Amino acid sequence: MPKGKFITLEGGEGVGKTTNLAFIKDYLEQHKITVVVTREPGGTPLAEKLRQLLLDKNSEAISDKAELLLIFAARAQHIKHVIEPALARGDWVLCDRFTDATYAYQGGGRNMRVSTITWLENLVQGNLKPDLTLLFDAPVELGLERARTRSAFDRFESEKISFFEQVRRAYLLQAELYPERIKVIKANLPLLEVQSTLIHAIGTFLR
Ligand code: T5A
Repeated sequence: MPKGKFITLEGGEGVGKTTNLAFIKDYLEQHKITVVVTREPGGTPLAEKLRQLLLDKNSEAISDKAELLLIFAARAQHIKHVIEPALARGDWVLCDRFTDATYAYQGGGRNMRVSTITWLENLVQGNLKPDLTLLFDAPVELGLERARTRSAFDRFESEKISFFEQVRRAYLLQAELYPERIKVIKANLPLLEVQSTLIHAIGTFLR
């Protein structure tokens, strides 16, 4: 049985997941918790290679099925070599994106069947699910604008606005389906306000 806790950060492009990851890590460490910070796709050498393939704008056209399978292949490595060992040690895992992103991007964005994603989720994860998910939500255009100022667009970020609207809707649907686990954080506010909401959500979880 895992002894640590598994927290995931989710949301569309540029909503502030990476920015707030360090903030949450510091907050947990102040509470004497050992934190492993990681991300998806990625987190192990092989999974990081798969991430490069997935994000590369200049790769051959990747079919929707190949994309879905690459994401779950990376996840299988990540779970086996990073997430499960950390949780077994009693560390907490803070992960930038996980399977809710697959429901949002491949399910919502690419229209892949939810039942297919669920089948792969069960195969790859067994009983492993996040204990807490912080879903950063902001209007699509605002997130893309923020992402644009940070770096050049990758293969996903180069999609049409309608794709990201579908992603956002699918994320919010996940939050409706799992209100106990998924806490929606309004991410269109100034950073300090976002962080005070985060402290409230994590403080409640800690208690
Ligand atoms: N993917 C992933 C799938 O399709 N399926 C899956 O199952 C998984 C796991 C990964 C891509 O892979 C896809 C989805 C993704 O497209 P990624 O790098 O993890 O890519 O995700 P991105 O969303 O591209 O990451 P970003 O770095 O763009 O977004 P973040 O992390 O949400 O945003 P962040 O923190 O870098 O902030 C962006 C900018 O905004 C500023 C920051 O300073 C930064 O400059 N900012 C704010 N400015 C004002 N006010 C605030 N409150 C701000 N918060 C942040």
